Amino acid sequence: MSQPFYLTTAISYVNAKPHVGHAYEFIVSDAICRYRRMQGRPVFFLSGVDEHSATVEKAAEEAGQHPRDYCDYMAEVFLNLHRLTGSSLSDFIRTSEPRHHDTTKELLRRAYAKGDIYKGHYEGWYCFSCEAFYLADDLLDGELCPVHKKKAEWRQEENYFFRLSRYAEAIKRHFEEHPDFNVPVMYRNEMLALLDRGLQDISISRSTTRWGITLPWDESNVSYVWFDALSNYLTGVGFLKDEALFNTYWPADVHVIGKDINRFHSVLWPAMLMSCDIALPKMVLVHGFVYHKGEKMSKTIGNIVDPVSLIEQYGRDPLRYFLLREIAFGQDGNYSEDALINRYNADLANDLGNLFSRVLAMIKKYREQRVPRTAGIDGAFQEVISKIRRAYVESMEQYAPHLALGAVWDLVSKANDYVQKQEPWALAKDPNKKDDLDRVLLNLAEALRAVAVMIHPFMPGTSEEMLKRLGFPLDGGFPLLKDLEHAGLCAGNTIDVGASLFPRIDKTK
Ligand code: ME8
Repeated sequence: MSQPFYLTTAISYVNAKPHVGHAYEFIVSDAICRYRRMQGRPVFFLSGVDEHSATVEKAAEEAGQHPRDYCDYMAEVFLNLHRLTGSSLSDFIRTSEPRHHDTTKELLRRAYAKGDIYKGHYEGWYCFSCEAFYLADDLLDGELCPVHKKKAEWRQEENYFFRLSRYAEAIKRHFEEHPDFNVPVMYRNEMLALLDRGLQDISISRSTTRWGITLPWDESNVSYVWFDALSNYLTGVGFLKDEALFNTYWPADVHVIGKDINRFHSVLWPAMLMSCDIALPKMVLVHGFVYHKGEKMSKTIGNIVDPVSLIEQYGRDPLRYFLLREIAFGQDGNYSEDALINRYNADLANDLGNLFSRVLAMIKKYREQRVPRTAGIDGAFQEVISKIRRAYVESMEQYAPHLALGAVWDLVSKANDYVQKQEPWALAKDPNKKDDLDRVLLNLAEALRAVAVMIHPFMPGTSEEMLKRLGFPLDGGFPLLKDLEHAGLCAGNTIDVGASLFPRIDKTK
């Protein structure tokens, strides 16, 4: 059997509605999972919500609701965004679920038994929005949090601590022995620098709130966010509950996260797992931030981009395409409506949409809607398709979806050139060129099949529609990459021209 693949997203805080950054993380993660399914691998794709934070408690209070009711509502809001963005989720976890309480308590119990949790007193700079302490060195001038640029507060606490400091050397060794543990490399380097400075123990409980998971040995304290959040990745694949599922998918292949929470995933999480004698995940894959016209999105500026309205206006696949193509994975990127419309019109409506309509219209007009099967394949053009497929696979293996899409659009543009050069309309006029026309049309149909399969991770709906019109109904399943190794599968298929895939957007309206 093919090797199982397990990918997680960060679990979202439910203290505010999702923004386009959340949508980006869901979409990138879904694209990777779909690609793995196209390789024939069994995939488990987990996402969920992080409900026990102090910010969530505050948001519930502001909404005049009990945290549970507030979270019920917000969990649905996030799940709905997954539906709208097209996430092919295997499960959606809420940290308030009993199955997750059991995981967190078990981890706390194990770490406590190891002597890695102790009661202590702590003072330090604390950012309320990060729910984390910072060293004075990490703060920006004026004691500002480096992420939120808000003033950090000096806090004193009496609660339980996790001996993170004990694991600094072991984690460093793990980084050295596993160069792919934390990628891209710039984020890995940040973590190595942090490890070099040494680690401080961290507070893992609160006595000031009741909204959370109580410590097994001291009911007056509840577990503090990161301990109970990170452990969701275990709960999601049946930790303590379903041994077969757990053994199939753990350790996770990839944790997809944004750059602001790398240290929790690449430093704290491995330490927790080491303390609990659980295998470490294989990779923490870090993406950059999506900005709005170069600015960080924030409630105060009022520039938060709502992904739901973008999908309603421009459609799911165009938004997926835009984010995956526009943002070089790992780097920060920008959203603007103008850039989205430009990409839509140029890449989707013009390059891909026109090619598809044109080729299908010619097959309809010249060959009674059937892809010719007689004249054989054009070796040189097939080699172009194979070469692009290899570049695509290489980019996807390196988690560079923007480059994979670049490769596919290279094929789209080569196919457009091929139409111009071969002039099928001229061949159609000459009865002696019947075989040539057959060959050209078959080749173009094959190029479109390759494009349709390769865009599946990025634009699943468009991929399915294109394949259906080319005579390969998927019926909700996944296309397989290995089918691209066989040339000529389109031959003899009845095609369906259908409506334009991407009607042009008129910017003036
Ligand atoms: O951090 N662009 O939740 P969260 C791209 N609950 N990604 C962004 C972003 C932006 N502008 N803003 C945030 C949490 N993200 C914790 C995670 S995991 C055990 C606990 C990313 O709702 C962010 O980096 O604040 C994170 O990966 C995800 O969105 C959820 O952020």
